[in-house]
Amino acid sequence: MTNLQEFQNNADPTRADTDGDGMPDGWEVQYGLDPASAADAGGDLDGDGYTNLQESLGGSDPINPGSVPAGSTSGVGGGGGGDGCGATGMEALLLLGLFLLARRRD
Ligand SMILES: [Ca+2]
Ligand SMILES: [Ca+2]
Ligand SMILES: [Ca+2]
Repeated sequence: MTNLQEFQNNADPTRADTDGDGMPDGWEVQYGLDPASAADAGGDLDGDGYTNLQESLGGSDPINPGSVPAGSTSGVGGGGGGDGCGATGMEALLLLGLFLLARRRD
């Protein structure tokens, strides 16, 4: 955002995160938050259970309950798929190992 926009939103143009709440000024303005107050970091605009700060850090949409932070395991939709595949792969390897051990004993 430009310095003029920063000024209009009561933000400090020399800092990317004026209130130091972890959410960038431009991001806060985009979603109607206050770039000059850290009090909104713990808020939950869309009521999906993730704070605005968590959504900012996770790259999700704080005003869309269907969009939750990347890597989260709960919530609607989300990035749990990759984790699930990893766990399934480990289980398959473990089962294969047990299977081979059992055969070796025969
Ligand atoms: Ca901020
Ligand atoms: Ca803020
Ligand atoms: Ca939220």
